[in-house]
Amino acid sequence: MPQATYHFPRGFLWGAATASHQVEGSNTNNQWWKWEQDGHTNGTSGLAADWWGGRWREDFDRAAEGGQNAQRISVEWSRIQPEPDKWDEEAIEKYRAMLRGLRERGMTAMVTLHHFTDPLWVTEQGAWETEAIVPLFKRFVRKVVDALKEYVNLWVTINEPNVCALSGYANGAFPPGINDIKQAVKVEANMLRAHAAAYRAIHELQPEARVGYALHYRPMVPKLKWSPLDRLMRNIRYEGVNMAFPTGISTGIMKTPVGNIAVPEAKGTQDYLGINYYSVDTISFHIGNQKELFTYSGFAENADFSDNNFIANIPEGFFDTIKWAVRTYPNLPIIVTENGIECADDHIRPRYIAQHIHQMWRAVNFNWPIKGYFHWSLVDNFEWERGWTQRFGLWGLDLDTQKRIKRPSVDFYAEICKENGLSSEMVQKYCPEVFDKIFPS
Ligand code: IFM
Repeated sequence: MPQATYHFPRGFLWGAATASHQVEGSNTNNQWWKWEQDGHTNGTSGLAADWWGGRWREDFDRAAEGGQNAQRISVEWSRIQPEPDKWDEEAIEKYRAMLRGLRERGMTAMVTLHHFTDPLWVTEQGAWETEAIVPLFKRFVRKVVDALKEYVNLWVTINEPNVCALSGYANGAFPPGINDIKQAVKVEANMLRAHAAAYRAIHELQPEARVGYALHYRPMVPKLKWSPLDRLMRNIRYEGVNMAFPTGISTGIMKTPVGNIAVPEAKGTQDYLGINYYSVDTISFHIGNQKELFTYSGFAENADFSDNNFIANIPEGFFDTIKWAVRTYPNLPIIVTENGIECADDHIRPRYIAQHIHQMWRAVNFNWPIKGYFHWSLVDNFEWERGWTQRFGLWGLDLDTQKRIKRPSVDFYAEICKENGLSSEMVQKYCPEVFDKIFPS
């Protein structure tokens, strides 16, 4: 049996990712809380993992003991600016304490400034539907960066602007639950404008900062490769889901299947590309799905599925994603800002982790500039419209007691972080079923 270790470059960031609303609990002043109370989600966020109550300390301890040298968190706009002309200095101080906590534990902080949630007052003003959001977001960003820059120089302006805009305004799963693709595109254009403004504001305040955004990138294949219709649907959906921000940042013109929008100020506004990769979609034509331009997204039959069939384990798609990123932005650093799978009993997570890290290692061996990997997620968290039905944590969470449940993946990921690599012994120990795929004889 082959024995080897696939090592990563020195200084590689190994972390986990979280977002404020998904772990803090009691975020009562944003549009998601209201959406939950109005019955649109599978359960409510409630106390979540109670980070606002102080349990971030124990989770950061776990992360540090697990060998992580980095952690991605987000800050909650509705806490920091609860009203248009009110800043909550206590909330800011809590985030400073969290970031100090990361530093004390030897972890590099990556901070996201917008991860799906808006303060209610922002929602009342139309949120991302008009360009009025740009100065509002910029003001918030300036306040946060000024207050936190002592501890952070790795910033994510906006998490998954494509998911946020399309889920809120095309398929309607996120608030405000609208089905209008043209409006979704306008919202995404305003996100791009706000990203560009934030990029410049951060650099004004902190010239050495590294600023990017996190793109949820979905590789796609036509269901029937020989079918011109499925191929067309694949191309339409691929462009609609993946390409708005990348084209906007490359050229200053955001390209979408329903028209192009000029955002010249966005050109070149990224110091790295943040990639969130989960799976590969199989696309076909669906006459009933007008709201998604008659496309239908499923998965390959007989795939290796997560608990709720929400994710198919397709590690080659991760390599293809990184390759796409390198081809699109040669020499731009890449950070994997999210990658993970929902699985309560951890039967699939170890092999998902092993196979994805193996693909990332293949990419690193082409000297592609991949600088870090953040697993989604450190601890079970509130999964938006899907609530608590999906468990993405390395650590499980018992919602009734707030007890953390140690899954086998905790030790596996810890060994990877500590070794700065993936060894044959680890794969043999945690997921022998994929040994031959990762270490062929
Ligand atoms: O939980 C989400 C996260 O908020 C954004 N990216 C995908 C994750 C898993 O669904």
